[in-house]
Amino acid sequence: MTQKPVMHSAHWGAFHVQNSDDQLLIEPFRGDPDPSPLLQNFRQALNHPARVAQPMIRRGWLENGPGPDERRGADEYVAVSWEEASQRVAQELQRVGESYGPEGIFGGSYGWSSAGRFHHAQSQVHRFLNTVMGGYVRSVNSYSSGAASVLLPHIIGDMNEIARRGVSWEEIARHSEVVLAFGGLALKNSQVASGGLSEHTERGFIERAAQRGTRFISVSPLKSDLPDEAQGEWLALRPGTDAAFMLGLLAVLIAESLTDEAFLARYCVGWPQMVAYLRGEEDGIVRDAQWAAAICGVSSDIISQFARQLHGKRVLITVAHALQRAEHGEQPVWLGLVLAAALGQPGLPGGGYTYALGALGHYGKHHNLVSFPALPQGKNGIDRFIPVARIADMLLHPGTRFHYNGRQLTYPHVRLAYWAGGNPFHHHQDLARLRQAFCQLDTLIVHESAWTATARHADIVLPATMTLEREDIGGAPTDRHLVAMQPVAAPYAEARDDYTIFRDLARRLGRESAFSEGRDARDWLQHLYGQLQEKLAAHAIQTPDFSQFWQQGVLELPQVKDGGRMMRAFRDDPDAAPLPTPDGKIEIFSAVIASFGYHDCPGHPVWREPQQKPSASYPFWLIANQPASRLHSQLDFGDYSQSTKRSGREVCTLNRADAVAQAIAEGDIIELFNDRGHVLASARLTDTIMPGVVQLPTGAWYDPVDPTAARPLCRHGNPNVLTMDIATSSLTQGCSGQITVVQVRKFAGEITPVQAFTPPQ
Ligand SMILES: Nc1nc2c(c(=O)[nH]1)N[C@H]1C(S)=C(S)[C@@H](COP(=O)(O)OP(=O)(O)OC[C@H]3O[C@@H](n4cnc5c(=O)[nH]c(N)nc54)[C@H](O)[C@@H]3O)O[C@H]1N2
Ligand SMILES: Nc1nc2c(c(=O)[nH]1)N[C@H]1C(S)=C(S)[C@@H](COP(=O)(O)OP(=O)(O)OC[C@H]3O[C@@H](n4cnc5c(=O)[nH]c(N)nc54)[C@H](O)[C@@H]3O)O[C@H]1N2
Ligand SMILES: [Mo]
Repeated sequence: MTQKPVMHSAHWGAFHVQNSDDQLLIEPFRGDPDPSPLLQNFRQALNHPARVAQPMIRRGWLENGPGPDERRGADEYVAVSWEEASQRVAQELQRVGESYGPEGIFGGSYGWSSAGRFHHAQSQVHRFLNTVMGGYVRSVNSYSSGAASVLLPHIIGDMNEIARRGVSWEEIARHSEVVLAFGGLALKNSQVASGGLSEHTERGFIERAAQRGTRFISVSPLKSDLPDEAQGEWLALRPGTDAAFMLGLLAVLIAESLTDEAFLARYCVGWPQMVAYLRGEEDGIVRDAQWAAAICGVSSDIISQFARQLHGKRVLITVAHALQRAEHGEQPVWLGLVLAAALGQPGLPGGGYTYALGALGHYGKHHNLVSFPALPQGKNGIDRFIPVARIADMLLHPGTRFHYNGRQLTYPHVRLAYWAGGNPFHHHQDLARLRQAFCQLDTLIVHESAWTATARHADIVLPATMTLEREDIGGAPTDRHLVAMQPVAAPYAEARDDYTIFRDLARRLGRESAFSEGRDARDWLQHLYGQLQEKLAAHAIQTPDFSQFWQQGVLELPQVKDGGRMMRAFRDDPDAAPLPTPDGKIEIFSAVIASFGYHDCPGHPVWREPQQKPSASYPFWLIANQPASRLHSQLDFGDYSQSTKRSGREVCTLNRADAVAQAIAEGDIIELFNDRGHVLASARLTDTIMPGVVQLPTGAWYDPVDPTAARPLCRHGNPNVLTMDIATSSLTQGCSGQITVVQVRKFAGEITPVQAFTPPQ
């Protein structure tokens, strides 16, 4: 059966989609100059065998009831009716609610879910738990920017202001002379933005800037982090040592009197403390180019030349999310700002500091005049939270105290976790430890459209529709197109929308109207759209009514050009437009952070040795970065993601010389391992990765040969088996999953086929 094409949207682009004999024909949105190949991951997704077809309950939970259970991840599942599943979920929520209150329920439910703003699963869980259960233990910050989002407000301002409005791509193309990108500007990353991205413009802007003469420099272990269009330069540092490199650059600028002392005096606090630290006045260690060279593996001559070349130029410095997703990840984020300040650049067009440019398609873009209203979340009756990446610590050590941003908090004793729209066995580190943590729960409930490893650890799995099976509205604050997302197929098997599932549970728990306000999904879309119309009407902007919007498929929204606004105003007059920091200035020294007394994040930026560094047993750095062929673990079974694998296994990139020394050839199945586990992957040899570094992207579905093993072997290639579950610092407690250390060898054991996409028994 063939139907006519409809409009839809994903985090990686808007598109026209047509269902033709259960294969989807996908055409990118006509206004997109550089569409993402990720769109093709949808092609055969609807009826993929990995879909969850009906409600399922884990046998051990069904037979023994709720309680800690070591079988999670290795148990069988029993198919049940919706009636039975909903009844049991409602009963269990009631039991936990009555015995422990909202403190017994973890509803953080971290994850990206899909682009539609109403059916956004995480918002649905939060609204449900607030309006029906009185609240839940929540999580704060993100895996993306756990360290930066807590640090930046202390030293310059809100992260979104610095990342999304720090600079615009237009400004770069027009004004920047040097773009110094720590962690690069990989187009694989900017093809994605939460809520949708109808126009991929980064490639074009980079090309324009390069043609005008902008010098792009990528500091990264991987050459591929800078697109060819940039015609740029590649400087490879040892992973995790950027802070030392930046300190070395500062030392050279000071030694050669190349710093902008007038800027530092007028716009910053704490420069003298920074200078004292570099000179070793605190501890006798002089931090100069030689000192830095020994740590980051780049010669002191190169460091000196590099610093000199930055002087007197319109320089933009950006630090990728990746650098702060590591032990002491705060330091390169802070030092990037200090470097821009020492060069006197903040507030100049196309110059200064911006955070994470290119890491997402939101950054460097213009903003819509008004944003699309979010689904109201209701009120959480309790105020208990964890920094998001401390989930395993919380479950393994309830009642333990921990530090966070100047506070001492205690891990609550959670009994039930409710997850929809996220995949912790994708996003969290040290998966064997995460399994242990989930084994402590009484009950884990998961809504999923596919049998991810998280679903396979759940006690109750409820089949959720995919975005393509329902109506929604897609929109992001930086995307001028609001998309009427039209369904292209009926729900798969017994799958239901998250909203429908929650509404039924709310009814069983006697709180239906509090949750639904009497609206069905279409009513909510009209309601939210109506609120957008009101916001626009306040600016005297007329909009088509809902049915017309729905028919036309796309609504173009007015935008404002606000890139760089905060720093420009500050530079013009720091007294009239102070920064939102305690001193109203750039804080090179933060008295507030110093007052917390954290050794792992003191009052000014420092170099601190990480716990993880190459050793005789584990001589290689592993970069576990974002995948080019999918968003995280989403649609890993999709056509495009699969086309980048070899025999269904993820590909690991090694330096050619390292591979030869380890007797590894192109295409060999290799084993990466450390104290936490083993991972198989297909070897790809290249000269565009620095020696001593191997790279395996995230997102291959976890496929342990023995899920209960203390050091599991994942035969598919999920690097989070290997990463360490350790916080960035006491200040921020962020995720540090980007890098770890491993040994690599040709795999000598029995190679069994990948089972990740075969549903459990
Ligand atoms: N080692 C290492 N680990 C990392 C990172 C790293 O760089 N290195 N990066 C981290 C970062 S930045 C992030 S943001 C996280 C991402 O981690 P996640 O956001 O958890 O990853 P996703 O794969 O996007 O998970 C979304 C899940 O939601 C499901 N889903 C989609 N739509 C719906 C829906 O409508 N309803 C329901 N119920 N489910 C739905 C999808 O099937 C998928 O399983 O990973 C982090 N983990
Ligand atoms: N295709 C695709 N795009 C995505 C995503 C995805 O899953 N797929 N996820 C999105 C999300 S949620 C986020 S938060 C962003 C994340 O944005 P990032 O975290 O910035 O993305 P990564 O690709 O993990 O890292 C960028 C590069 O940093 C380099 N790098 C790693 N460690 C170091 C280091 O110590 N020093 C230096 N100098 N460089 C280092 C790596 O070579 C890596 O390729 O990406 C977004 N974009
Ligand atoms: Mo992220």
